[in-house]
Amino acid sequence: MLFNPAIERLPLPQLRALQNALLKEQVAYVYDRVPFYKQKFDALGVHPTTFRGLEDLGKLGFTKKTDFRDNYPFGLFAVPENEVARLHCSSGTTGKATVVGYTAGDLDIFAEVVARSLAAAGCRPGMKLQNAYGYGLFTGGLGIHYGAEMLGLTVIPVSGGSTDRQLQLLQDFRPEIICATPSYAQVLAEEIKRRGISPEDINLQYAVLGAEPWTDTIRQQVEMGLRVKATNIYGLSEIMGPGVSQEDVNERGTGSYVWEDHFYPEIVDKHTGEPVAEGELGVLVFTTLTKKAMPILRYWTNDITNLTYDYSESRTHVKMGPIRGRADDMLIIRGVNFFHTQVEDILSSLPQVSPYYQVVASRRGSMDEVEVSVEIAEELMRDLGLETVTADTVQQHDCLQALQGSFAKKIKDNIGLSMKVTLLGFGTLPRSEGGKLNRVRDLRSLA
Ligand code: ADP
Ligand code: K
Repeated sequence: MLFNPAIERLPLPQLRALQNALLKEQVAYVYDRVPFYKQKFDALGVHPTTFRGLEDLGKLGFTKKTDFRDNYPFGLFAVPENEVARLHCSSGTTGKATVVGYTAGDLDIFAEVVARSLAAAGCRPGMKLQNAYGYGLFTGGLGIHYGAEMLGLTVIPVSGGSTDRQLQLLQDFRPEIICATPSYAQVLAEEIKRRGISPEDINLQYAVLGAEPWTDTIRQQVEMGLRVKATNIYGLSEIMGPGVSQEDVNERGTGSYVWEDHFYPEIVDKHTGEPVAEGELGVLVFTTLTKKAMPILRYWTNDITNLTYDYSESRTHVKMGPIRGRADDMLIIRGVNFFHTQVEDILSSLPQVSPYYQVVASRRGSMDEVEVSVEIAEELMRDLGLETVTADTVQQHDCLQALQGSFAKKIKDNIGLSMKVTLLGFGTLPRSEGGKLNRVRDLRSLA
């Protein structure tokens, strides 16, 4: 289902014309109202009267996370404070939180893009949605909430965590949809199995997962464990919140539609800031085309992905691939760059391990080392009669040694790096407590 077919299928030439007109307006709007942008544009020789639209987008420079901090709290706002209907903060995964503001009109657009996203995810008016995204300053909870209401869903605003209550409500209220971080959806899937809750007691059909990078490894676990079709929702506070892009439930694995009439995406080279060829990986950059309280031009998200068009599919808007990771959490080991999502990707080809893992980079002498810890699958633990797993356990079982070796080989073949693989007992690695889960530790700066 398309929530707004006229826009979601707008022919590309018309979409471009719309974006072009909106961009020119947005440039003039910020030039008049936000000193930060006026100074920046003056320095860059950009003026609204001569700015030609999309073809001149590259002349605007970038807005970075530090610009939010330097203008904390309200320096980037384009409206008087009494016109701001809501404030949010980014969850502060990296460094100090940033403040974002919305007019009432901005909130309507926020709700509409989330409504479009949920419709693309398979949700239909009349269904119930259990919202396990965190409520509060984080944009996730309320962002999903109002979009779900706009689509005509019944919202169950549980927020993140409280796994007992989540499971109780899944059984009592029988929602068709769950929204959560992928790492928390893993926990719900695992707990349903562990507690022996029968699939018939749960009525879920769709899971809408986002706020952190995830791969098909997690999709498989969640789809099987919760008996759902799981799609990706992407967003960030600086641009809006969740609902900047969304995967269509019938096109899973082919990328997430970016709602381009509001958020104009670019992919640029991490070092030069120059646009890359279509389909190439680089840093995702967004320009808000319609935001009034806090318009942001060319925001350097630090997220690494690519953009592709597939002209035969259901919508005209561009698709972004899964986020491989953030530019600043890419590990550079002995000259090789990699993201933890590449390790996660490999796990789905090894049924003898669980989808839980951790990557630790450290330095011994002048050598960088990476250790990947992964849990042995519950079934294999049971088959081998194991309660716990130590290095000795692995030595005593040929099959575990072979598993360790084949995992290390897959890593070497796919990523091009030798890593130390450690097998752990099922259930020993940290699980999400309701929000995002950090799977990488870089100890090298401490050495
Ligand atoms: P913070 O930057 O503090 O985490 P936000 O809550 O605004 O604050 O999070 C936005 C970031 O979350 C994005 O820039 C991206 O790194 C990550 N993110 C959000 N949705 C997804 C997703 N579907 N896949 C991968 N990463 C995501
Ligand atoms: K997030």
